[in-house]
Amino acid sequence: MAKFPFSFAFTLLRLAAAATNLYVSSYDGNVTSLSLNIAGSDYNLSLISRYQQCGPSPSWLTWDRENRSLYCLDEGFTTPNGSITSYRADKSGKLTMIEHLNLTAPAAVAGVIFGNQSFRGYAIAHYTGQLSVMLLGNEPFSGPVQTINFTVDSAPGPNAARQATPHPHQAILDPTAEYILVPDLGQDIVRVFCWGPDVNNNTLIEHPPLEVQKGSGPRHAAFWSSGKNSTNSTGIYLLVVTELANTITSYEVNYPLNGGLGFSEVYSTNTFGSATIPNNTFAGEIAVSPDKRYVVVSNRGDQSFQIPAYRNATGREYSDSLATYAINDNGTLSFKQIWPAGGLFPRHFSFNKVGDLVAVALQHSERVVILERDVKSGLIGIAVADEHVSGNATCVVWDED
Ligand SMILES: *[C@@H]1O[C@H](CO)[C@@H](O)[C@H](O)[C@H]1NC(C)=O
Ligand SMILES: *[C@@H]1O[C@H](CO)[C@@H](O)[C@H](O)[C@H]1NC(C)=O
Ligand SMILES: *[C@@H]1O[C@H](CO)[C@@H](O)[C@H](O)[C@H]1NC(C)=O
Ligand SMILES: *[C@@H]1O[C@H](CO)[C@@H](O)[C@H](O)[C@H]1NC(C)=O
Ligand SMILES: *[C@@H]1O[C@H](CO)[C@@H](O)[C@H](O)[C@H]1NC(C)=O
Ligand SMILES: *[C@@H]1O[C@H](CO)[C@@H](O)[C@H](O)[C@H]1NC(C)=O
Ligand SMILES: *[C@@H]1O[C@H](CO)[C@@H](O)[C@H](O)[C@H]1NC(C)=O
Ligand SMILES: *[C@@H]1O[C@H](CO)[C@@H](O)[C@H](O)[C@H]1NC(C)=O
Ligand SMILES: *[C@@H]1O[C@H](CO)[C@@H](O)[C@H](O)[C@H]1NC(C)=O
Ligand SMILES: *[C@@H]1O[C@H](CO)[C@@H](O)[C@H](O)[C@H]1NC(C)=O
Ligand SMILES: *[C@@H]1O[C@H](CO)[C@@H](O)[C@H](O)[C@H]1NC(C)=O
Ligand SMILES: CC(=O)N[C@H]1CO[C@H](CO)[C@@H](O)[C@@H]1O
Repeated sequence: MAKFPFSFAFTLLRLAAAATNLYVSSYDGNVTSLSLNIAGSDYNLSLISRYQQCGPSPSWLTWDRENRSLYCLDEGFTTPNGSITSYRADKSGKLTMIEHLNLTAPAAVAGVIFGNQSFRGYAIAHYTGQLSVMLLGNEPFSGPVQTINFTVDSAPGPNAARQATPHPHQAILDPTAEYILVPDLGQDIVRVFCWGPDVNNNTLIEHPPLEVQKGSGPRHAAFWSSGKNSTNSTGIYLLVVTELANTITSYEVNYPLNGGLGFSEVYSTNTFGSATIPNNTFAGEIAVSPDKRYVVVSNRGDQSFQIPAYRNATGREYSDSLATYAINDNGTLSFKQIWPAGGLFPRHFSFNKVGDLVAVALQHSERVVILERDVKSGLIGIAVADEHVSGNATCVVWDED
């Protein structure tokens, strides 16, 4: 490969990154499309358009890069049901709605695409206690093709207000793409489902769950492996963030020959790097960096920082936080940094492809902030761009080439 002078390579990188869009859902009924223009060290985040088709309470977005499709889930606060909306995005970030469908179950809060070429599903976690599956790829939606109603199957957690019944909060895919895991905040378990193209006619089957600490309220989770054993199901870990106890716990995952998953806890810490957890704090999102060397969690409600007030306002404002940990080869974590999230209630955040930017959806600040991040050290830095997003921002995803 030819060697380019450093500055030329840098310019190529920046030009390649020039056409970047972000999609943001918010609880006022909008999906907002933003354009991030990068010229050298100047970042400019600007509004492309707002779209109102995703029901009254958009809660979650899944970006399907391959098909340039965006799936939006609606929690349906003011309606009897939740809903799903699909959009196609053009290169400039303009969305065209393809379909809107009412779901039979309410309170859709997160979803994940799974399957293969012949069966492509979207598994949806409903906070009210269901998992439903949509069939993708042959719109109009013919679904849900499966709905599982959870019953109280272990003693409810000690937090009466939040744990009287099951509360699935997310659905994630494991690295073998055959298991879907669903943290259940109400039952203090992470539910385990398997899927196989030739097994059980594409229907998800539930296996025994991972039981986490009582009362901790698991909200989200992320798989991690060092990548050194990518063709083997060893060296795989599950990192679970709990909303009620504000902990992050690492479990080694094993794949018994007779199916299901086994878990053994290897490490646990709180989401403040072992410092005292402030009152009224609810850990939110967890994500592993693209280079798999770090994990970041968001803290909501801690107001650990004061930052310069937004845009032209004078004075300072409170900010909640993001905590960064290095992931060691044995699945333990080493605390690296706690840093301002750029506003209040970082419900969701996501890394860009390279991992040198983090987009944060700040639910109570009605704002999306882009923070710079040093890929090597994993340290998050200053806000390089921000944009007011009407309503309570719930989720932000990147659309990059
Ligand atoms: C969407 O955003 C616009 C502009 O801020 C706002 O006027 C509107 O009320 C929001 N919600 C819906 C459903 O349009
Ligand atoms: C930001 O981008 C928008 C849309 O491309 C453009 O209209 C505006 O002038 C840019 N602002 C700055 C400060 O560069
Ligand atoms: C979808 O649900 C909304 C809110 O409950 C309702 O107004 C609408 O009529 C439903 N649409 C269909 C096609 O059933
Ligand atoms: C799930 O519960 C709803 C109402 O609570 C019911 O209508 C539906 O039939 C149930 N589905 C299954 C698969 O049990
Ligand atoms: C598998 O599912 C398809 C589509 O729902 C159905 O037509 C078929 O009868 C099912 N086959 C079995 C063996 O259950
Ligand atoms: C995976 O690891 C196990 C345990 O070390 C080993 O027995 C097996 O051969 C490995 N499989 C592959 C495909 O490398
Ligand atoms: C990779 O797999 C080998 C053999 O199964 C195991 O000894 C080693 O600890 C694994 N490495 C990691 C990083 O998990
Ligand atoms: C947290 O709440 C406890 C119990 O209400 C109270 O005693 C304590 O002072 C509070 N701590 C802070 C830092 O506000
Ligand atoms: C900030 O102030 C400048 C100059 O007065 C003005 O052009 C700009 O619109 C203001 N921006 C915001 C977000 O209010
Ligand atoms: C895991 O790795 C870290 C970093 O290398 C080390 O400090 C720690 O002692 C190890 N823990 C266990 C249980 O092996
Ligand atoms: C929306 O944000 C406001 C503060 O800006 C907050 O008081 C309110 O609780 C939030 N609502 C939801 C549903 O997040
Ligand atoms: C939802 C959707 O359009 N899915 C398609 C995405 O692209 C793959 C590969 O081209 C198709 O197989 C899917 O049907």
